[in-house]
Amino acid sequence: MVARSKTPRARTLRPAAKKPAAKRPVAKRRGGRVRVAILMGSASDWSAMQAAADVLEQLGVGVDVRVMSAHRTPDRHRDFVTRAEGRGIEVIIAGAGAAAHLAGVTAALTTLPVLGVPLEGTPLQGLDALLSTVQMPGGVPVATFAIGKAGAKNAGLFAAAILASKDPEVRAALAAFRRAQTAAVPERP
Ligand code: RP5
Repeated sequence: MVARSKTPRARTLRPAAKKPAAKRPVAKRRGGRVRVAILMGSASDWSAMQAAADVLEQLGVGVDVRVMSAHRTPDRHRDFVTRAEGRGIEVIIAGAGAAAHLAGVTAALTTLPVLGVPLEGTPLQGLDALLSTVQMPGGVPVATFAIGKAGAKNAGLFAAAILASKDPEVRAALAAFRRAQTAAVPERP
């Protein structure tokens, strides 16, 4: 049993905190070595980005979840990203809304695979973030996913697929996830 906080933070496995359940909900979580970083431009992005963390934890992949913005906290962002590979991070997921440059700037600072998740929440409902994330000029790639929660979930699954190419345990977890997903689809409504 590990603690799950409402606000994003470094989510490594740690003992459950002794705080009232209402303030710090506790959930069962599987998690392994931290191999994926999940970045978001604002704590307000967490409601969507949590889907990436949840699916990776379900697959037994440890995640480090951070709030950092390429424009509001540029030093925090640069420090984290430039040290990520040395800390054992293998994939970075970056979610942001509006003029979403977090994924692109992240990709500029590392050669790790960067998976971008455009987020809604502006009058343009994520279309702004989608175009900002997907339209990277040639040379610095960002793999871009769907807007919002579905994109965050798929970015988590895709990160696992990247790890699975060299890790039989993650490969097996991913295959089991797909089997369970298929089995959950009813033949009739
Ligand atoms: C982006 O601006 C963030 O990723 C967020 O989606 C959006 C709005 O941020 P807040 O004003 O809610 O902090 O940088």
